Amino acid sequence: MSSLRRQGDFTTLTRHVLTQMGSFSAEAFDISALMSRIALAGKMIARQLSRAGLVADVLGMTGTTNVQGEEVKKMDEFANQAFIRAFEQSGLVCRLVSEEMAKPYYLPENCPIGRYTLIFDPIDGSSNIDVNLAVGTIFSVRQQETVPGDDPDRDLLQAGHKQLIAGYLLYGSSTMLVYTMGKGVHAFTLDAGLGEFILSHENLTVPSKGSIYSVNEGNFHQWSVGMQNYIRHIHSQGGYSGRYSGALVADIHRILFQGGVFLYPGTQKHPQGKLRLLYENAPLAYIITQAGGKASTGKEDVLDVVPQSLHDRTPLIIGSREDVDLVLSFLHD
Ligand code: AHM
Ligand code: MG
Repeated sequence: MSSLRRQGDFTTLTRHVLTQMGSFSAEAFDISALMSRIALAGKMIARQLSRAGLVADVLGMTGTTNVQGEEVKKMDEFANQAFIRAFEQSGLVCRLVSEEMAKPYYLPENCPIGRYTLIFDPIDGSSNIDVNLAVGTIFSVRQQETVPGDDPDRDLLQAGHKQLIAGYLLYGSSTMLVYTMGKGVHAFTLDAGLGEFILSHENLTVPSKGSIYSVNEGNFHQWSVGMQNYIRHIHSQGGYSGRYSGALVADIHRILFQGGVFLYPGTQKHPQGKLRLLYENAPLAYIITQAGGKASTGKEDVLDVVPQSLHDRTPLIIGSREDVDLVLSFLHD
């Protein structure tokens, strides 16, 4: 379980990142600056969300569709722009990849020195915005690499093990930022008065088993027999509670703290499910794996999957180790 911080023990995000990096090298300062830009975009988004219903351009649609063919909400667009603005002229990130942009977005002024790529889902669970429920942002940082061939973005098509940092922001009853850089999972809570993310939970671990299952059961008849049998098993066992908010970040945050399993299986129509690998499944898999949990597509570890394209999808089974293994035992039967 987590260790809750003492009151008055103010470790800021930037200080924590520098401590995690274990040095005061140029790289450590770059990573710390990069995280502080992510936090800045998160604060811009949190502030805008808190004014929903009071100012224009928070609720509703833009009237356009994104690369996934989904209708773009005004907040999807705002949040995407918030990240672009946060990284312009930063010298940190040369390229941004987002759910809302078909192709990588280059910030040419940063490219001579910017060694990193930011991959993100600006607003996860955006259908929750219009009804004032929790939403999130998911992010992942990778080193920019040069790979042979004509396509300069081919280095992005590598497994989730290549992530340097992964995390999410949760805009709930408070705003939280949770991240890992391969040395445990740490959570920060936004102190709105200070305008700073302050360390609230260090070295989070997922319970090895939980009693929450989180899945859209409306799709039950489109799942494989194995998946249906797992859910029948859960129903017949008793002792489980279903919790599904419509925002992946919120549902996985609950599981990180309390244990259990989140599922977005493939369906007959969409065998790869709904969720995207690079900016949803892989970052969350890195977080949950670092916290001692497990993330699988049903066939392989999520972090082992090599995407064929930027917006690839995979099924997702993620959470407490024993719960994920139980699901897999039904799928493999
Ligand atoms: P989004 O990033 O376009 O909001 O889509 C991802 C969201 C997840 O947060 C959530 O778990 C899922 O879509 C809900 O989908 P469904 O309505 O099919 O259950
Ligand atoms: Mg999403």
